[in-house]
This record gives sequence, C-alpha cells and structure tokens, in this order.
Amino acid sequence: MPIWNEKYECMSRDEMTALQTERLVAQVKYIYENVPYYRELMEKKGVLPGDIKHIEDLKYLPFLTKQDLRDTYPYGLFAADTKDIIELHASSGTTGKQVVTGYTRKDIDIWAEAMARTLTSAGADKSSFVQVAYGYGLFTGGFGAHHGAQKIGATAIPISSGNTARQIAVLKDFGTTILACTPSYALYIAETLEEMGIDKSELSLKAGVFGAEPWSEEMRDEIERRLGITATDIYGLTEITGPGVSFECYDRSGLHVNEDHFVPEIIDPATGEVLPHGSVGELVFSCITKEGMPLLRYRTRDITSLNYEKCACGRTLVRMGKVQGRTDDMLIIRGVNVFPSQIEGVLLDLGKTAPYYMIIVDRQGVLDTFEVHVEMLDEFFSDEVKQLEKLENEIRGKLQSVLGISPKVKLVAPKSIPRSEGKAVRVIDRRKK
Ligand code: DLL
Repeated sequence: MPIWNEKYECMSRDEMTALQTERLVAQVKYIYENVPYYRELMEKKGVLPGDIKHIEDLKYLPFLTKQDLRDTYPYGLFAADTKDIIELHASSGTTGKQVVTGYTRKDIDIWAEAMARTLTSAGADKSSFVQVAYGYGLFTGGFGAHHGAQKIGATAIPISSGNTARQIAVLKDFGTTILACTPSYALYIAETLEEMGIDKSELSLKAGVFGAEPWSEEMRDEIERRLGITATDIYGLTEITGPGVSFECYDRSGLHVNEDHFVPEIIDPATGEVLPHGSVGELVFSCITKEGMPLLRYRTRDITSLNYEKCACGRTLVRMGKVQGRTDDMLIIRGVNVFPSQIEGVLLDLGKTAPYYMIIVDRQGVLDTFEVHVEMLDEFFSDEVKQLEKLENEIRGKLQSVLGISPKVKLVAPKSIPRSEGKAVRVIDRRKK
C-alpha cells in the first residue's frame, strides 16, 4: 500500500527527535509571545521559552484542558491575528460551551496533509471517489476529509451526513470507492442498502475511513462484511486539528500519529506525571507547527498507550492504541469501570442480535441500576417469551464475564433503537442530574 509522504512518515527516530525539537523550541517562543493566557501559565509554573531546548523538555510545560478553552472562549488561545485566520470550526460538546478552533492557510495545509496521509493509508489515490458523509459545518469531520481528498487529487463528494437513501443513490451512481463517515453511520448505510435490496456487488466501494467515535473490532468485522470493504480507523479532535491526527495502516496494529505536527504523550490522569512507553493513560497532544490555535500539552481525556516500534508497513510514526473511550465516557457502575465499546464487542461477537444497543444507568436509593437494551433480529421477533428469556440470560452471562458486573438485559423490537448519522449516543445515564 503506498505511503503519501515517505520523508516524514518513515524517518528515523533520531531525525524525528531533531525535527520535533527544532519545531517545539520555535513554537514555544511563538506561543509565549502571542498568547498572554499561556504566557501566564508558563510564568506561574516558572518556565520560560529559553528553558525548552529539547523535545524531552515538553514535560516542563503547563497542561491545557477543556476548561482553559472554555475560560478563554472563543479566541483567547489563538496565537495568530484574526486577519490571518481563514476557517473556523467548533465541536458542539454535549456538556458546556462549544470548543472553537481557527486555522491559518498554513494550518489548513497541515490538516490536508494529515488527511492525505490518512486517506492514502486506507487505499485512496488520485482516481478515488471519496464520499464524505461526515457532517459538513462546524464539525471538523466533513471539511477535514474534503481537504485531504482534494490534496491527493481524489474526487471529493461533499454529501455531508444524513439523507441515507440519497447516500445510497450517490454511492451507486457516482461510483464511490471510499466512504468517509462515523462507523455507526456506516452500519446504518449498510442496513439501508440491504433494506433497499441493493447488493454490495453493485457498488464500487472498496474502503472506508471511519472515526470520530469509539468502535470495537467486532463492529469493524460487521461493517467490512456487510459493505464488502476494508474499514480503517481514523482519529482526531477539534482542538488539535480535527480528523487526521492519527490513522491506521493495513497492519492494524495501532494508529500512526502524525507526530511531526502533533506530539503525543501519555500521562497518569490523576497526577499528570508522564508515563513510560507502553503504559496506558491519558493522551496529551502538543501542536508544534500550527499557527492559528496551537495548543501545547492539551489533555484529550482519551485513554490509550503509545508504541514506538517500527511498523510492518514501513512507517516509523509512533502508534497509539485504538481508543476505547474517554475518561468522561467511562461509566462507573457500582464501582466497576465500564466502557460502552466493551458491551458492543460482546454483543457483536455473540452475533445473535442486531448490532444496536442502548445502555441505561440509573440509581435507586444508593444502588446503581444497569440495563442493556438490545435489538432483536427480525427472525427472533416472533419467538416465544421463553426463547427470548433464554437469549437475554445468555447475553447477561457473557456481559457479566467480560465486565465483572451483571446488567439487566432486555431484548427490544427490531428498529426500535434510533439509528445514528453522526456520533452515536448509546448511553443514557440518569444519575447525572
Ligand atoms: O471527532 C474529529 C474526527 C472527525 C475524527 C472525523 C475522526 C473522524 P471532536 O468532535 O472534537 O472531533 O471529537 C473528538 O472524539 O477526543 C475522541 O474521544 C473521539 N474520537 C475521535 N476519533 C475516534 C476514534 C472529531 N477513531 C473526540 N476512536 C476524541 C475513538 C474517537 N474515539
């Protein structure tokens, strides 16, 4: 499989360290001079730009969190003059104020480059038709995939998310080869295709670049099987640039981080201490090339680990493990940590239900209640209550052995769980008042 930019994706560790060092030193000076908020944080911590001489000195810099973005909303962390900002994006955020980011022309080029690497890794080239079914608008998914597709000279089809029947007409009539959307939307598209009686062999689709939400390996198998494609995991966040921060290669052994632009660290979320390579902890990013809103040591709240070994694909870019979820997505139910993606893995692996589920957590008195609603397959719908109870028990047993906690499992009617066109909402936590 081709590599978009061998020079940067395959450089030796020594070359990468030298490049990151040079870029970080310049970036810290630029931010110190142009972002009073961060200058103050540095001074409070007793760090001056001259103290940062090597990429390893990154650990001396102060962290930024979503709270800092809220406190400086909307432009307080911008380093460039607003007259040089050519595009704005924002994430709606389910809690609190939206997070805003701004790009200079150079930042858009960096973003396009990161997405060009991502799409190339998934098999896209000049002749590809990339159907961008991520939402366009303030969300970064649509425009990120669009900028990247155009950078490699592929044809971007900017359909945005939603209107699934039209998505399918476009997939078929325009000869789409690459689909870009959330994994949950890919599944919904597959389901609709089947309902419309269109066989996947009637499409030219070869691959998908799916991200923006956690998804399990079992979900990947399901999408690949039903759409007849290779499904690649892509990761990113608005604060750092949007999609393209990291991407999988054919080896599927983690996501390569575009670390010549976005330097990752793993910290202990409780103490902020940098953890040794291979440890699982909170992912932190520093933008060493961006001009618009270049964050240093931004705490993502995403939980993963880093692997610095060279990959079979030839890239030397560090790999981050697939993100299971965020610290704030993790449910703590009766003291046990539960990620929704673990539940997804169990359900899809069992394969006796539809791949749609909803997790409902509540509190009765002092005790947490934990229910998993799972959609039945059409053929089970007419089954006797006894049969359904048997399946519910089987699911409960499997969940109990994986999670270490036993939920109440309820099979619900086919098509009764809402389908997702963007990021799926799979948890209702009524304990949060
Ligand atoms: O979701 C950017 C994006 C768009 C990534 C399209 C990939 C594809 P935000 O809306 O700011 O940006 O949400 C960022 O989504 O911190 C993760 O918690 C989660 N996330 C993103 N990609 C993945 C992934 C976009 N591949 C937040 N796996 C991040 C798991 C992901 N979680």
